[in-house]
Amino acid sequence: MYSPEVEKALESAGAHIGDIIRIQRGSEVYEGILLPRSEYGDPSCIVIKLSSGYNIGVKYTPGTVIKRLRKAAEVGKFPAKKAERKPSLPPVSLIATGGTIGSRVDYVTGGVYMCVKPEELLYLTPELEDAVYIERMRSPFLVASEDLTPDDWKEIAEIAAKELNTDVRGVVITHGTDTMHYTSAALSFMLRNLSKPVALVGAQRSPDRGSFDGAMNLLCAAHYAARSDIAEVAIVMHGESSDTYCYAIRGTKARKMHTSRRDTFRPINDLPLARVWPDGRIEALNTKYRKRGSSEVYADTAFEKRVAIVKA
Ligand code: DAS
Repeated sequence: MYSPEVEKALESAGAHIGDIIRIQRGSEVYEGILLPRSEYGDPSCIVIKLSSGYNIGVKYTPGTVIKRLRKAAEVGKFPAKKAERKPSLPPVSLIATGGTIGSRVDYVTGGVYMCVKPEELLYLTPELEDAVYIERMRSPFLVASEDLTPDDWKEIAEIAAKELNTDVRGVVITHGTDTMHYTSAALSFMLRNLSKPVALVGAQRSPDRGSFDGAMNLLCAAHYAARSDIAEVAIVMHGESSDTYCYAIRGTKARKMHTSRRDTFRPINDLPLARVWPDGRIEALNTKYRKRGSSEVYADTAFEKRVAIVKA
């Protein structure tokens, strides 16, 4: 909320967040998208996004004139890409749980939102449409992974087991990176009789950045789920900092090593299961792995939360 004077001036101009406005203060004129006040911002400074992309605050003083130029609706909405059925492509299920990979910048307000519709992921990675057919998209919740609890692991495991017992080739789970290795370990134990690949995938950089890694990660995760013969839970993320290939790392052996590097996940005391290329090639790097089969998967979600670690 802005100060009462600013709110009143905006109201009489009919200006709402997201509208394009003009602010005239004496000889100074500023035009841009009206943004909400930032939490610690001066309430008498009106924040606008200039066409250059920069946000500025313009101090509201007596005599400042505000004019609404265009309504937010005319500025445009983030489109959601619908999955088209391509019977020739292998079917996979996608479970969206949140994290940077499922977030998007709203170019109207400049805010970052978790995708409310998993189809929006397709908009971020259009190549996916030519790689696999997304048979179903499920989204039990959309949260940053630091907020996940063991109850969420159970819910993901139950949904994944159901999906794996349909005719899909595998399951892709989009997830925040901070605790992805905990979820991958939990799912590795919870998904019993696993007979198909399960890929956990995220992004270190957000989709509005040129260095967004989520598109290639998602593509490789989809290839792992659809085309590999490895029936294991794996984290599929950049293998090196360039957009070359991803590693599929066994769910119980992965660790996040860095806060921002694109190749943050590394296997610990293990080789990666495979190198997955964005064009669909999969090179097995580890000779020991569980092979694809036909057994019925079930979720064993018994979990004891009352555990203490005693460090000596
Ligand atoms: N906070 C992080 C999380 O959700 C962001 C990310 O890496 O996706 O784990």
